[in-house]
Amino acid sequence: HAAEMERTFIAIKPDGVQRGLISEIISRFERKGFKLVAIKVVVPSKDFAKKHYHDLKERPFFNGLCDFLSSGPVIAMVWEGEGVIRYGRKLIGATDPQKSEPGTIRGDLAVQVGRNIIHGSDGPETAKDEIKLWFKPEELMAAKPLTSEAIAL
Ligand code: DGT
Ligand code: DGI
Repeated sequence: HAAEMERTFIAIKPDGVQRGLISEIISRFERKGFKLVAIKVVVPSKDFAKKHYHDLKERPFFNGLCDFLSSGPVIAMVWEGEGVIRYGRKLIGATDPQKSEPGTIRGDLAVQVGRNIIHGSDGPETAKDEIKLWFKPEELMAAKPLTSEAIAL
């Protein structure tokens, strides 16, 4: 197969970690059938947070948002699977938890837009950029499943 399997960047923000929602969130992606190919705990610096949110630098809440992301441990992850970028956003729900549907992560588990517990890349370009920003290539699990030859060894 020439086409690489789709990947997205997902992060559990400091509020999600602090509230003990790591396993709940991972579980939803896992049960859907997506595959975890990288995961680590990091406390991003403010400068790093600014890089992550560079698209929002003109917004009035940018500074507070970056302070918040760098305020504690973040669970940075890469998830893989067919349609994972788009469907990952669906699992997460609308940005503002007051508008997220019940059944979504934010709809079920959050109430404030500034404390919406999770981030997910919003498209193929941002997914590529965010994976590159947060992970070194060697931190990503091998892209290819085992071949039948490898299994037979
Ligand atoms: P989505 O669909 O989850 O990508 O979010 P959008 O596109 O509905 O949200 P957008 O692009 O209007 O706003 C970008 C982010 O900025 C969004 O997560 C909420 C936040 N935001 C927007 N306007 C304000 C504001 O006036 N105050 C604060 N604190 N945050 C805002
Ligand atoms: O991709 P999303 O996280 O769903 O949304 P986004 O990329 O448009 O915004 C990034 C983050 O910015 C979002 O998860 C929470 C924060 N944010 C967005 N809108 C507001 C906001 N924070 C506050 N305090 N107020 C907002 O209106």
